[in-house]
Amino acid sequence: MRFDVVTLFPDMITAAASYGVTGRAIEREIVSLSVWNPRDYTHDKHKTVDDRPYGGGPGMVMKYQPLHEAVNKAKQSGNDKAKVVYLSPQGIPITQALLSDACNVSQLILVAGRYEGVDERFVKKDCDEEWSIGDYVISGGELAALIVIDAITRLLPGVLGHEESAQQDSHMNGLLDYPHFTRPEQLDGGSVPDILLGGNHAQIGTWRMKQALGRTWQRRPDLLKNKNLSAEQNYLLQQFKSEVE
Ligand code: 9D3
Repeated sequence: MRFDVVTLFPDMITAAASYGVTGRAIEREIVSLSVWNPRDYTHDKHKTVDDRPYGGGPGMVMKYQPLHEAVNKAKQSGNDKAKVVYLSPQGIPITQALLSDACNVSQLILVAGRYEGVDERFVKKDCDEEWSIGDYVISGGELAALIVIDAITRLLPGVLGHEESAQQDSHMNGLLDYPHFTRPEQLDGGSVPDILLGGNHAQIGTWRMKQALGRTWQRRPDLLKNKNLSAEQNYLLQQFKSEVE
């Protein structure tokens, strides 16, 4: 899969993506990452990428032409099946399901805005979709593009090891994770639950399922609404509830 990011801060993208899972996927050529700076596609001597908003008001707006040419260069560098996504607070909120779907695209061109945003004609004419990372304000689209690249890369075949891949489609999917512990056994912050020290893997599995259900119920009840729990899961959750009350 190929990622192209249109951004005024290309180093932000290449630097962050060079670490960890994404860095390894790039090294191993499971994904490729290219960056395109709209400033390189200006034609005036001041390399102007922004201008004042029609109608007045605060802030600046990214001009159409440099964005248009940068996206076209990104398109020319791939096949002709690119999907162009503009990252903005007005976009549809990304979910794991939306990102799973995006795995099947051979080239994803992500456009990161700065200032108040981009000329709306660029969104309408040059972009296929508009995505948001959630209901909070960040300063530009770069961190959003990095989140999308990271989340999609993890889903591609061969990127994660066997252990991590198995965890990804575990039976606890759609629930929050259970609590984790490692050495030492005793800390000022408390001790490790006895069940985890006993080595009975059936009991450990049941305990973890109960914790995952309980925490999801406490912290993210919205996630349980869209989930069909098994008879055993319902029993474990009732048990959890009776123990907190
Ligand atoms: C304070 C400026 N806001 C006026 C109401 C508008 C605004 C413009 C540009 C708010 C944020 C941004 C920059 N944000 C992004 O580029 C962005 C973003 C976000 O802020 N939240 C959630 N997802 C995304 S994706 C890109």
